[in-house]
Amino acid sequence: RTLGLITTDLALHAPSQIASAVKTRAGERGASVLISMVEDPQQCLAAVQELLAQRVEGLLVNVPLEDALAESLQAQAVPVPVLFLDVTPNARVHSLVFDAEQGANLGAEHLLALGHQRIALLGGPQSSVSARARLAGWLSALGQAGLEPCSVVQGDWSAASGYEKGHQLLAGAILPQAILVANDQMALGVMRACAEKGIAVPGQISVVGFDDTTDSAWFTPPLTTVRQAFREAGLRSVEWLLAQQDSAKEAPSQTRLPVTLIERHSTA
Ligand code: IPT
Repeated sequence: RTLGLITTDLALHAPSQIASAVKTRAGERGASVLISMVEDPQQCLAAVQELLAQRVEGLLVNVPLEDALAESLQAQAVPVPVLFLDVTPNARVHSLVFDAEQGANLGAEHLLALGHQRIALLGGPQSSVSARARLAGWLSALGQAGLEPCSVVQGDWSAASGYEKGHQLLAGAILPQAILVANDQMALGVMRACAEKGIAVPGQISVVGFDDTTDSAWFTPPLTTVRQAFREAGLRSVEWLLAQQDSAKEAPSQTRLPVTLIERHSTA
């Protein structure tokens, strides 16, 4: 059997780990996976057509998609089942997504419990539904504690953007006590900026990431982060696709995967 995976940039750590998990699980189940990488969500429609022409029997879509675009892709693929990995809970499609709100809460509450109040936010690209959900989650968690972030900036998920935005956050007269970062790669860049300025992490600034991609335990210092279990997500999405027969006729099946806080040494 052949499955298709439409994915965002595989040079990013999280999508590449998801693709790896999908490939591995499919291999164990005797299925092959054709991968199509898109640079822009608008290219998804062409990718669906291309994979359908190659007779895939199920499609996974790991591209941040607005509800309407996801719904129209699902309609295009009928009768082939499609499972979306980066959509909002409002999209009327089959989805398996990590709980962004829970993740944002875990990070914010961890910093609040450590006594930090001057907290800066480094969000992901606001074109991404998950980046928006994480930012909204942080703002609401801080709001519930009666706090506002001391600054809010936005990167593009890359370590380079984390480095650049990190320097921006460290340029003011008063340093933040902590920074919530929307992914581990940007947190890596932030910690590099801190090191360049001689600012101790976690002594002077605590840093929390998001993803727990496999290298994050080897950062300096090892990163405290919100773990999204990518291997598990890959496994479950392959199993779901292989189990589908008439999913096009069924109501959308929506699974929200819980996330966990991994406390390492970038927070104190
Ligand atoms: C999300 C990652 O958290 C982020 O680091 C970035 O790689 C992004 O993907 C790329 O789209 S994980 C996604 C399943 C919400």
